[in-house]
Amino acid sequence: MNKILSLTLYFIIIVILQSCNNKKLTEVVEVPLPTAEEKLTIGSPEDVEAGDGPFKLQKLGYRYDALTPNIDAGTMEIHYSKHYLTYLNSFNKALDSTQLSDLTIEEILAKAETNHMELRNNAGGYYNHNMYWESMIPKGGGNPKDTLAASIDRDFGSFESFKAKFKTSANLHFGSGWAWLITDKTGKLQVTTTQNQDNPLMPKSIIKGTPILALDLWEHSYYLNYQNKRKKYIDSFFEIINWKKVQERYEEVLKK
Ligand code: MN3
Repeated sequence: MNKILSLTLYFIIIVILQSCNNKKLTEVVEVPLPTAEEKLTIGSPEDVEAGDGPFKLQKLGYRYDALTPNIDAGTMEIHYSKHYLTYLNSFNKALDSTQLSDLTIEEILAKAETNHMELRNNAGGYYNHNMYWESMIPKGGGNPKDTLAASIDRDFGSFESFKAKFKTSANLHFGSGWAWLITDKTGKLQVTTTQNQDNPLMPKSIIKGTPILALDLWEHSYYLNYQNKRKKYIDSFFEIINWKKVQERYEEVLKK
């Protein structure tokens, strides 16, 4: 009889323990889901830190959400704090095995040969993104002014035809790469695109010249917001172009 009693007690204890356990499990599952506000929490570009090396992180100059709705905050955060940071750190690392550390980024790009792809891709990734961040500004867009406006009219016929040419060129570009407005060696403005992280400063570029406006055509620069609609992203870019900065770059090129 005692044996039956202890067995019964044993089962009762097991059942109580089990039910406590179930309750605990239930409680874990019932933790409230994060609110929409919590889900949208994004970091600050000021918190991004690069590793040691001769080339430094370029400040973004605006918050990750500053270009919405044209470019969403999530895309900007991943692009700047992950993709760009990786290009910069890998570029500095790739420089270790070269004698190029004392050169400017433009001088390094002019020497970027296809036999050192790690250096070429990451030096390009660093330079191209630096120009891309500065090619955009909150409440940008509109029309270029002064000498740049006059030269666009001279070389493309009008701002509208330049815009159409740049958009067509970007839309026709197959796969990852960049769309550019450049000044060629005769001083003429031209539109071109490059593959991967190449740019028009590199030897063997189809159209060589000094870039003054850069548009990233890699999927990571638009896919979260636009998915496969790259054309919409390209159209939208024209609403946030920092023409003042492009004009400054153009004037720098004219001085040379
Ligand atoms: Mn990119």
